[in-house]
Amino acid sequence: MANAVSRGAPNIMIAGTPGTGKSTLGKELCQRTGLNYINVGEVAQTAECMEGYDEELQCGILDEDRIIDELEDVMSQGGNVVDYHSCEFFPERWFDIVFVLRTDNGVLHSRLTERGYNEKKIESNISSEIFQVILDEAKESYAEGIVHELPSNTADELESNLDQIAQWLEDWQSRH
Ligand code: DAT
Repeated sequence: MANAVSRGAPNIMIAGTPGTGKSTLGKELCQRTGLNYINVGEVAQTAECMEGYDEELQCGILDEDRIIDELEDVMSQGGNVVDYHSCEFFPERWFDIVFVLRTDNGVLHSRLTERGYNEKKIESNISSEIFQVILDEAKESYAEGIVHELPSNTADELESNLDQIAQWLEDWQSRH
């Protein structure tokens, strides 16, 4: 089974409450580094890895076993940036580093309103962010030192996050 030692490039997880900026960061990171961007929600739609629809939250329910099977080959090759709100159900061996984006309530509220989410969905996501659900799940699921929190409120923070991850990537490449 491939692991961090045998992969030619690392796999990076970008998690966070919807609206925290995962796809903005993930796509730009891939543009700059040549890594492969994987939006798990989009893959799940096209590969039919959904197992229903949550009417209350108005979002699809992911079939976790199927999406893992779907992504296994590409993940074992390395060099991927994976964008999904949660990450606790992915195999721990897939990731060399996990970033969890964090956004202040007011900023997140505006972004989700702009996205057209209903009030219930906005409230659910804001409270998830307040209780740092995704961060705690990530910390419980991955080795200490692998999980890093990144602020994601402003354009400056986006730039700084991109620089930080690019630097980590360079260090990883020089070590392997
Ligand atoms: P996600 O993929 O986590 O749902 P997104 O990348 O679609 O989030 O971003 C949601 C919105 O916020 C989008 O309009 C872009 C904006 N945004 C993302 N990161 C930002 C940042 N660091 N500073 C300012 N705006 C940001």
